[in-house]
Amino acid sequence: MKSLAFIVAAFVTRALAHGGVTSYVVDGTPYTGWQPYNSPTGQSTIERPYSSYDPILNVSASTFSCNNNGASGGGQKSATIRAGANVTAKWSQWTHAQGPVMVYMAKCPGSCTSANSNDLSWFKIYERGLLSGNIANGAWGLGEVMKTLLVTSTIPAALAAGEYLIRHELLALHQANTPQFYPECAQLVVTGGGGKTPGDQYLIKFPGYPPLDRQSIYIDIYCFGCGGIITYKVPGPPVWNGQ
Ligand SMILES: *[C@@H]1O[C@H](CO)[C@@H](O)[C@H](O)[C@H]1NC(C)=O
Ligand SMILES: *[C@@H]1O[C@H](CO)[C@@H](O)[C@H](O)[C@H]1NC(C)=O
Ligand SMILES: [Cu+2]
Repeated sequence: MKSLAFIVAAFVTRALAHGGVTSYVVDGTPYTGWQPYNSPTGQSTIERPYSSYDPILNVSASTFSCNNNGASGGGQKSATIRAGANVTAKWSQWTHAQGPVMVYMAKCPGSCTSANSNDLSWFKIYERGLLSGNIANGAWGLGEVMKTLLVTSTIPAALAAGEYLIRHELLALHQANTPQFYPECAQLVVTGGGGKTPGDQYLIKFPGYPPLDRQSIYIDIYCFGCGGIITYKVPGPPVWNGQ
């Protein structure tokens, strides 16, 4: 009896920490997302399945792109959205205030349901890094997520129509030199649009970030003198705004 209570308590504690996207609003329409603590059986959502609210700790792991395990689900769906419209991701919980928020998209060669997220080229459509103050005590994008549990980004109006993955990444920096990545992906079918695709300078492969981004990822935001650092480069390529 005692051991069962312990197991239940341990499970609840794990679910209480960290966080994950569990629903979306796509161009005004609400969509249920994946629920990692419910049985996978019968779940049919626009979100790619993932196993827990725990972070991905290895930037080189195959789970870095779309979480664990990042493959499409048996009941995988996609949401249709006009280019130029908004996607809001909703977290059921979020517990860290330090670090950047990033939203990426990647074009699938055909149907996203058969696409491997590690084969795609990703471009960034949104980022919120250090918003004010210094890296130790300032306001970060993650602080906004802690307050609102929402991130709203706009599908670039110029983007070519087609099937895309959208990937929300929270990068938590509260633990010195031990970045925690929280990526979740969903499937979109973009309609309309301006027929454009981002150039090579906007594209990145996952897993991994380029070597130049190491100093934005392996960082001790509480270091001696960090109170004087008021700039932070969000990892990854610049945001593509359709130009
Ligand atoms: C991170 O993942 C890569 C790729 O799977 C693997 O080679 C490496 O050993 C992992 N590192 C750690 C610390 O687990
Ligand atoms: C999309 O979101 C932005 C930022 O929240 C907002 O300013 C804009 O009005 C929204 N657009 C639509 C079409 O809802
Ligand atoms: Cu956490």
